[in-house]
Amino acid sequence: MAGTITEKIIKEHIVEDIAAKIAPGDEVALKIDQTLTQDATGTMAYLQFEAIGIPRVRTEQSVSYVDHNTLQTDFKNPDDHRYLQSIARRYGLQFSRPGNGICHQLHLERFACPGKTLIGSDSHTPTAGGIGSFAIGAGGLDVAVAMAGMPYRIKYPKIVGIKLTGKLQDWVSAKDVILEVLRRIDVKGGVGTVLEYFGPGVKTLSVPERATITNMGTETGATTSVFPSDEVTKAFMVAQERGNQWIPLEADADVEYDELIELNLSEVEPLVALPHSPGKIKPVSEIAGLEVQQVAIGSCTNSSLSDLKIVANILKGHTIADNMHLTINPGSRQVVEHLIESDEMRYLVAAGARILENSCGPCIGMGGAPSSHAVSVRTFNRNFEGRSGTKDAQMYLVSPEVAAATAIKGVLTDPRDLGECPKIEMPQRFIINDNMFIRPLPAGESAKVEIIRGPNIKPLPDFQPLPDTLAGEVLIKVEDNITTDHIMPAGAKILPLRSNIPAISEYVFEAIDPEFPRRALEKGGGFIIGGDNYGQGSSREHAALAPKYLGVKAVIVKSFARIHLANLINFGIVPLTFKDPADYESIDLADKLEVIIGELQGDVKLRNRTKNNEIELTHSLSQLDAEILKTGGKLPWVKAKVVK
Ligand code: MIC
Ligand code: SF4
Repeated sequence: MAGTITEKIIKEHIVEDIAAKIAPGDEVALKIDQTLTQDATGTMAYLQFEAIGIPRVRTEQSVSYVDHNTLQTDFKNPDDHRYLQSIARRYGLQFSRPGNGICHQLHLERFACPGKTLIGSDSHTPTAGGIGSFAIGAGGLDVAVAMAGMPYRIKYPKIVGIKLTGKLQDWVSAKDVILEVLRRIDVKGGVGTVLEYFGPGVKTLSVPERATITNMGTETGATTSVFPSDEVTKAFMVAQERGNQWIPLEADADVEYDELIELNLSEVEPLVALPHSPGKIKPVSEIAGLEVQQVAIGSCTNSSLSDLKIVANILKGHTIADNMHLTINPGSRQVVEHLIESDEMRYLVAAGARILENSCGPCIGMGGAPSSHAVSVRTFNRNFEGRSGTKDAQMYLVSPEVAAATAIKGVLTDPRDLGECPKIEMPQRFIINDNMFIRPLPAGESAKVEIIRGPNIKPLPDFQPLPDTLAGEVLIKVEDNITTDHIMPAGAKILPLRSNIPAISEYVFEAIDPEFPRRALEKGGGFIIGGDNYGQGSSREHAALAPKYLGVKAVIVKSFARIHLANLINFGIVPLTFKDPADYESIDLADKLEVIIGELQGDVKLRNRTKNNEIELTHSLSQLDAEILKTGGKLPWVKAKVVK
């Protein structure tokens, strides 16, 4: 039978015996070849891996990156990095030292392979889909479990074929392609799907360009996005001295997709995502002239060598506008070494760019916050309110071309107004320097390594089995599209608390309702009520773990985002949805509720003691999910399995 790329990879990785036990049709368990973590989710993932009690990772390749928490304003972040390094030595992982680069850029350069499965404790793990890897973002605990050699379960996705024809025009780039996809399907149009690219336009895009597209496919809610592995992929891998890892991979010619999107690259124009959603898209030309105070270039979406080369050549010979702050975070040391070698780094510096670390930086509010009320134009993938570190800043997401043009002009600029587009030259061979990766130790030696734990690394909370009835008050009621940045904010102040759940839980819902943590603890826990697409955005499991610590028992919403839903299950918070979305209106803050979950088979009754009524709730939990929840979460469940 003809197959899509997704079908082919799933077929190769499906774990039959587990697949046979699960609810028919909707869930598959996949063997995971590779894992990645980053430092902000990694500490928790490895604490969990330690708790599972396996002596060494059981994957083909597991890499621990440090790229998020790189500002060192006190001991917390560097202590975490020491912990991660010792864990990597102890358990057989590759360790990427701070300063080496952004996890997704590095993984694409050095490790990702076509046809392999990868899960990463970061929602932009699908970046590796640009090379033909089946790469999925997950919570840290799911990554820990995969490192222990257990399969990863996904809902069998709907496969959306995106047929690319034509060729991008000058000044238009891969970022505009994914913004065009977002313009069409918005921030939840991809939920439950894999976005699979095909068609004659594919070969006109380089691997890093494809990776920009698959990276930001995350913002559609898709499980992942994937490109074929073709001659372009081969050339990229050969240039990275990994030609021996290349395999060809494409969908069969007569395959039928569940849905089809046709996209003519020749018709794409420079686009921008307006505040505060990556799905609020307009042509740049429509709002050009908007005064801009900051341009920030980088992030796992747009920090590759070709991205920064084009920026350098646009800035060459110019000085940024007087009102402008320009920051640049290159994606990796390989990118920087090339920019130095080609002299293009000089163009950036001479134009007035502030060259920051090879890290996430301003994308996650780790420095580089804009000034009050500023308009900040960024090549990043998320512009949620407050994410930059400045609550009243307005963030716009654009391509590197638009960003560079804007930095020069001081107002949002359609780069086509600059005249001729500079041509960039890519090297035939990349500079390979893996000296900031620390290789895994052989098993005999690694067993002796001592784990280094700083005082900010606190043990995991305890997880207890769930009772049949959950009772408590409504602790907060929120709207549609609540992001994990709302639930558990990031930024330079809060991120260093990622390995300290009691401390980080004081910031849950900080921007929406700073009283939430105190109220939740005082009331002995309770319920969260929300709208559609609750928990969109990151993979951070702290958005489930910290509410769990505060006593949240169930989250009742119109619909969930994929990774957050999995994280709630993993930490024993029951994710429920309204059977009739209109019932959302019938519940208010402080209502006293009783939710009879029983064994979580089928629908669930909610008694509202305050309003004296009853409504029906439902869920998408498999039998296994229900079992995990009733045990109190995935950690006690996995531990019990390992003991057996
Ligand atoms: C993000 O872009 O929001 C992050 C920070 O990379 C998160 C992970 C985290 O919160 O640590 C993500 O995308 O998963
Ligand atoms: Fe880092 Fe930003 Fe990418 Fe998240 S989206 S991994 S914070 S660069």
